[in-house]
Amino acid sequence: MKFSKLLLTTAIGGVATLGFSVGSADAKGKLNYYCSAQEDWCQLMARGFEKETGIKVNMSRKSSGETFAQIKAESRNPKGDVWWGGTGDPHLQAAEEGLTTPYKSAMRAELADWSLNQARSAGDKTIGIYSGALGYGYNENVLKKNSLPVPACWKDLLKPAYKGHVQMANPNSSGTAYTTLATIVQIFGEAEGFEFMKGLHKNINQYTKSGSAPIKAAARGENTIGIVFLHDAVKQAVKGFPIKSVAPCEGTGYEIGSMSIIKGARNLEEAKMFYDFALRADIQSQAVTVKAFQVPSNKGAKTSPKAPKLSSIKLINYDFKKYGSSVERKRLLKKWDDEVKSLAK
Ligand code: S7P
Repeated sequence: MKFSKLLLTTAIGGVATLGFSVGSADAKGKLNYYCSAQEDWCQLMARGFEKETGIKVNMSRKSSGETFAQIKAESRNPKGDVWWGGTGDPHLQAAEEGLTTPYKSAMRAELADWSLNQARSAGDKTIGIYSGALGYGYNENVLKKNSLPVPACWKDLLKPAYKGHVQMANPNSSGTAYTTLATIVQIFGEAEGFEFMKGLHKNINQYTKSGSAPIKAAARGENTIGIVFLHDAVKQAVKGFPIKSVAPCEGTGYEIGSMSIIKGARNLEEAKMFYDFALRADIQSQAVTVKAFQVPSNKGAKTSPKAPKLSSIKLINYDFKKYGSSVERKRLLKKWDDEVKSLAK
């Protein structure tokens, strides 16, 4: 079905959040949309799709790991139709566990290879929508006030001087934090990587639920260093907060933010329409209006000059197949719970 044919004249108001019903009678012309990017970008996508198609969007925003867990819990009675955004690893795990369904969009011709590789490795059950590098950001005023050195490497974060000054999310709920755990294991090897995570634990003031929360807290002056995607640190700097970004000297991992259609989606046609919509260059170009500085997957989409330049960052060859596999993600998360989270500080 062509998009233009689907333009309806209905004027739709705001975006409904949560608490939606999925009864068959009222499911027509609706989309149950699970979003794992930042709230403002999730809303922009939902509102844009509603405006263009007249289809009512019911949105639920949760972090990547939380959304994965929700889709799994609902798998016998799916409530969501499409899952947009969030790190690629849990999308790959969802594909492997049969929680999502294949779709080959006509928009694929316009996409970068890394986006299509993500699709190929999952039997077309997911696709890359953006990419971004991991790192950390710090509040330079808080750093100075506490007479702390400027960090440049992952290993710098283990210095006793930073005790109580570092924040990251919990990798069970957060895709950002799972990317951090998988990155550290890939850079240092598993044994040394877990020693690193234990050392880091001593300096952590809080494990948050959401991946971007640590840099938002730093922006407010309530935290010093936040381990986050660099684009999330840049967003706070562009908003005017005294946040500096660090691409760690040892190298760093990255994400392929992804999108998947949920298996058993009750609004499958609407989900496919949203999928095609989300891959368009004009739609991906709108990300900068909400200061989302990821690299878009559509080769024709615009990127901001403020976006972190992936070509100037030392990126590791992140093994998405391994770290997005069900066995490995479950194993690493359990090991982190057992050996790191449970440690006294
Ligand atoms: O939109 C910003 C962003 O960092 O959020 C996603 C993230 O996975 C959602 O937060 P969690 O870490 O809490 O899961 C990233 O995909 C995205 O780049």
